[in-house]
Formats: sequence, C-alpha cells, structure tokens
Amino acid sequence: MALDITKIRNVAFVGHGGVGKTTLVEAILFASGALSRIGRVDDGTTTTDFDPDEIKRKISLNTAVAFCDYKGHRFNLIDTPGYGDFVADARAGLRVADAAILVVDAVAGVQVQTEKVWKFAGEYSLPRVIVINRIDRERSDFFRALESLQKRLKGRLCPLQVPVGSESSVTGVVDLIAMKALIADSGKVKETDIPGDAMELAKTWREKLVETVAETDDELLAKYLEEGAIGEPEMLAALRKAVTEGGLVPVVAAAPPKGIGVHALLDLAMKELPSPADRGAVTGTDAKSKAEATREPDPKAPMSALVFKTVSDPHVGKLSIFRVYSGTLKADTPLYNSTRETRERVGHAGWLQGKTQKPVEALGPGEIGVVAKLKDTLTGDTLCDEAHPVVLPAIAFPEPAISFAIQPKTRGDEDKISTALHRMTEEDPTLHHHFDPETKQLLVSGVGQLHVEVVVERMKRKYNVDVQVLPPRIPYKETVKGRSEVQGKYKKQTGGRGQYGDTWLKIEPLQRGGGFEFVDDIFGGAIPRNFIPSVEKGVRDCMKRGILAGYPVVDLKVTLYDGSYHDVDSSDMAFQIAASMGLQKGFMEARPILLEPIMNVEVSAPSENAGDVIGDLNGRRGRIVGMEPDGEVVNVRAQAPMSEMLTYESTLRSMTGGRGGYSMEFSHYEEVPAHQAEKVVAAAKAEKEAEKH
Ligand SMILES: Nc1nc2c(ncn2[C@@H]2O[C@H](COP(=O)(O)OP(=O)(O)OP(=O)(O)O)[C@@H](O)[C@H]2O)c(=O)[nH]1
Ligand SMILES: [Mg+2]
Repeated sequence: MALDITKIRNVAFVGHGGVGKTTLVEAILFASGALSRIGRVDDGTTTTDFDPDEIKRKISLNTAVAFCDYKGHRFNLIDTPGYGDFVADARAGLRVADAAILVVDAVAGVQVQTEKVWKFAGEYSLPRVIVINRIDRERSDFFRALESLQKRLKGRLCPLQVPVGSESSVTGVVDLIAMKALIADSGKVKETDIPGDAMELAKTWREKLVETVAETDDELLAKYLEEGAIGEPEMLAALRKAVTEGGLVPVVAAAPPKGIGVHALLDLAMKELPSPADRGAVTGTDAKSKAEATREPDPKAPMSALVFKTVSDPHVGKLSIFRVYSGTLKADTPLYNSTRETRERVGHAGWLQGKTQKPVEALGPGEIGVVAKLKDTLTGDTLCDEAHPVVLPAIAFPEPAISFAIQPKTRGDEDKISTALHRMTEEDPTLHHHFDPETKQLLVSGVGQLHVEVVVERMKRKYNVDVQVLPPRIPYKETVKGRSEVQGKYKKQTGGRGQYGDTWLKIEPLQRGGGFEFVDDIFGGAIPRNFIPSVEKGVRDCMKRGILAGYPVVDLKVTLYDGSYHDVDSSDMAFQIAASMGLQKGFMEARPILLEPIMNVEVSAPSENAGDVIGDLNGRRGRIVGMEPDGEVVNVRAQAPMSEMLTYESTLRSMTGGRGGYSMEFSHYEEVPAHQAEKVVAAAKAEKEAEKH
C-alpha cells in the first residue's frame, strides 16, 4: 500500500563540509528506531556514507538516501556532501526535497558552502530549518553562530530553541514553544522544567520568538500589540504557515552523538515542514505539445518521477534513484523516459536505506525510491506514463572547472579506460571526458581536484584500471580583436581532375560568449549554392582545431561575400580547404588573442591569515571582489585565472596550517595578457614540434 502522502517528509541535509550532516542523519535513524546501533563517520559505519571512497576519506562524496518512520510519519532523509567539488549532488538532493535542513557548525558559523547551498534552497523555494550543530565542541557558541547566520544569510531567522549549558557541559535544549527543557540522558530524552540558570535566557528568546512570529501576520501582530501575548494554537499555526512559505526560518541546536536536539528536530520537521501534498502540483512540459503541463501529487494522476542520482557498479549494474511527483510507479511495469524518448522497463523497485534496498510493489507521489538496470536513463531524466508524457525541469549541474590528462599505466588498457569513463560519466553529470585529437590526450574534466582524484581511485577500484594523471591543460580559447578581409583559394592541377575552390571571407569579432556566426552574403552565384555549406564546414573545422595555439576559436563572425568556382574541378572538399586556408590567414591578420577561463574563488581562512591569502591571490593575477570578516574566520571572494589556481590547494593548506578552505567555479573567459599569451603559444608550438619527432 502506498504511503499516506500527508505523512511524508522529504528533507535534504545540506551545509559546508564536515559540519555533521551524515552524523545527524545517522542519529535520526537511530532515534526513530530504524537502526538498532548507531554508526560513526570516523569508523566508516554510517548508513549514508557507505561508499568505500567515503569510508576511506571520512567525508561524503555522494548524495545518499535513508528513511525512517517516526510517530506515524515517513521521513526520507537525503544526506548530501558538503565538500565544494560535490555540490552538484547537494543541488540534486535539494531539487527533489520538500524542505532543506541547513546544518552549520557552532564554532565556525557560516562557511563558503553554507551560503551556496542556502542560495540553491532558495532557488527551489524550499522551506528551510537551520541546525546549529556540534554545540558540544570546545569554543562553540550558539549565539555567535546565530549572529553570523543573521548577518550573512537573507531571511528572517528565529531560534526555536536555546542550548542548556555550553561546550562539553551542554546537556540539552530548551524548547521555546513548550517552554520545557529536553535533556539527553543516556540515550534517551527527558522532558523537564527549564533549569534555573537557563531560565533567563529562555524567557528572553521566547519573547523574541513570539514577536517574530507575530510579525509574519498582520492580524496576529495587531493582537499581540494589543494584548501583549498570543495563544499557543494561533502561534503554531502562524509559525507553520511562515515556515512553509519561507517567511521564517527556524533555528535549532544539536549535538547528535550525544542525542541532543535529535528528537526535537524530528518533531519540528513533522509539525512545521510541508508534506508533498502541501507542496502541491509540479509544472513540467508536455512532451507532445511542448505546452506547460502540471502534475498533481495524486496517486491516480499520470505517473511522473525525476531521477536525481545514478549509481553504477560493475557488479550490481546501474541504480536509478528517483522521486515520484505524481501517480504511482509500480514494479515490473514498462514506463517511458520522456527526456530521452525511450521506453524502459522497471524490474524491482524499492526504498533505500543507504546502500540497502527494501523492495516495494509501488511508490506513490512524494516517495523516494530506486530501480535497477534502466537502459538509457541518466540523472536528471523524467520517467513517466507513456500515454501522458511530461518532462519535468532538469537539474542544473555546474560546468567542469578543471581538466587532467590521463593515460593508462599499462599499455593496452585504453579500452578499459574508455568503458570505465563511459560508465562513470553516466553516474556523474559533472564529470566530462573527451579525446583531444590535437594533443592525442584523453582529458577528464571535473569540478575540482578532489573530484578528479576520487574518479581516478574509483576507476582503479571498480574497473581495475590504473591510470597516470598528468597536469591539467587549461581550456584556452582563441578569438580576434580586429577585422580582416581575405581570400582563401585552393587550386591544384594534377594529371586528371583538379581541385578548385575560391572564397573571400570577412572576419570579425563577436562579443564574449557570442559563439560563432556564419553569414552567407553571396549574390549572383559567385559560388554555387551547394558549396556554401562546404565553406561553412571548412571554417567550423578549422575553428575547432584552432589557429594560434591549437585551442578552439570562439566569438567569431565569418561572412562569405565573394569567390569563384570551376565547372569541373570544384568540389565539396576543395571549398572546405579553401575556406580553412582563408580563415587561417584572415584570423592571423585580425589581431588574434587567447582567452582564458577566469574562476570565482571563495576562500575561508583564519583571520590572522587574511593578509597572506590576499597577497597570494594578487600574485596569482587575482582580483579581490569582497572580504567579509566573520569572527575568527575571514571569507575572501576573488576572481583569478584558472591557470594560476592549479596549485592553490597545497598553497592554501600550508598558508593556513590546514584550516583554510576554498571553492572555485568557472565564471567567464577573459583575454590573456600579451606576455602570458606568448608563453602559451610558444608552449603549444614546442608541444607540436615534440610530437613530430
Ligand atoms: N563534537 C562533535 N562532533 C561531531 C558532531 N557531529 C559530528 N561530529 C564529527 O564531525 C565530523 C564530521 O561529521 P560528518 O557527519 O561526516 O559531517 P558531514 O557534514 O556529513 O561531512 P561531509 O558529508 O563530508 O560534508 C566527524 O568526525 C563527526 O564525528 C557533534 O555534534 N559534536
Ligand atoms: Mg556527510
């Protein structure tokens, strides 16, 4: 039987790396009785960090799903990775959740990834709850962390709890609604009166809570100002409404390994966070008419589901993890992948408890589940009823920011590498790979260095291929700043039939990001119609190969405005060659330049290192865009060329004694300064020479 939709809570746990998301999810599973023993990240025994690479590194690398039943409610817990390189998985997790639980560390407060995932949650209009976590740590301070949140995140944040005690002597939390203390006591939670020394604090914050809730509703506010108080039921109703609509973000405290704040968080999520029914219909595109189409969260509506994670394993095969939005997905039935327009057959379907599948017959709206061995389905695809095909909005994934060349350690392993990469890109939409015919290198591109390292390790473990990783090649691009008009002519007279193609091309720059524009301006048949596409093809091929230093040409407008032909000798190939010769010449005459990728860099480092961090970024041709001191930590935002940032990880580590962190993503392309460009061109030439020998 399908679950009662009003009793489902789909929550994604998001936040900066290492703040305790996986530990919190584990504690929730334990508190609800879904687990009889609690696992630990440090022992590699948690439910949601089950991948051997996660166990080895003690960090989450994948979004994983677990579920528990608590007070008649089904919780689907989506545990996302916090490390910047794997932010795509956090995004995917948020995409299918009905609410976000933002976890922040009680010592560090807001960190680089905190703001990022907060923004994502906002983009999906998700109600949010903030957990100030690890309140048992030395130097932790709930109120300082709260202040940092209020300063840095947009939204009306309001504590629903305050801690009882602090640092290692913290024993529980005060529930500011019930005005009771929830004290953790050897694995259980006891509800008690508020201890005397916490009373003052509790009263102050209770007042702020009532005020803040009242402010979300004009009628309530009027009543509050008149009577000086509001009743419990009215307050709860207003709170739930404000949380669901995003007008208020509750803040709570936790130290999950000590059992502090865990039950309280579950109760809060149960009462204040929306069910899939509350979230209402989803809007997609009708696959036939391309018109907007909505799907109600009704078990009898046409089925639609979104795949948000794919896991492939050489032994188990491919697993597709999805959320049902409408209708009912049944095991052992055919269904339709409307994104790829192919039929798929579902065998077993199940719920997920980390890596373990619990078979079920059917999954209704709002449920999260898994199916195995879909042929063509990838992350982001919509699965639906073929008679009512709909495509749900896809998931936006970051572009790869860093590339490495890889080559097999054992000769003859090329095929194995290509199979492995093919499978791995299927499961990871942020991993790209392609063979560069110019350099004859196999390039693997990912979000960051750790991402690519993990990919290489996985290749070895899962597919048994050992590869060598070579320094990344910067994806420079070429373009022009000036204009030129040139003739590209190819004429060859040998024995029999000759070759003849003649083109006149005008070459101009387009604005940054303009791509390529080809204009056919031939009048009076100077070049016959059927050869115009040949000219365009010649130009495009040449642009792909690059002219100045072998990098692809972009932001270019090429106008074909004249030419001539020969009745017998002109051919498709002759015009392609002529155009390519013309472009090569014209390009060099139009003030060619190199473009380089500029990255958005966000660094968080201990305040005392701020000067070093900024000085170092300046030395890397970086521009500082912003700097926010935040207690003991300073957050620096900068833009810097990718080529200068390749060694940043180790520099930052040694500058900050391992306490700094950074994230980086592609921003845009900019012209490479002339002296720098000369070096790149020279290196490209040398490489080409070396290949000849
Ligand atoms: N003192 C203390 N340590 C905690 C608490 N919660 C988690 N930890 C520790 O913090 C470390 C990181 O915890 P994780 O649960 O892996 O954090 P995470 O947010 O899932 O990390 P990523 O998934 O890598 O982003 C582990 O060593 C945990 O044992 C807490 O409440 N108090
Ligand atoms: Mg984790």
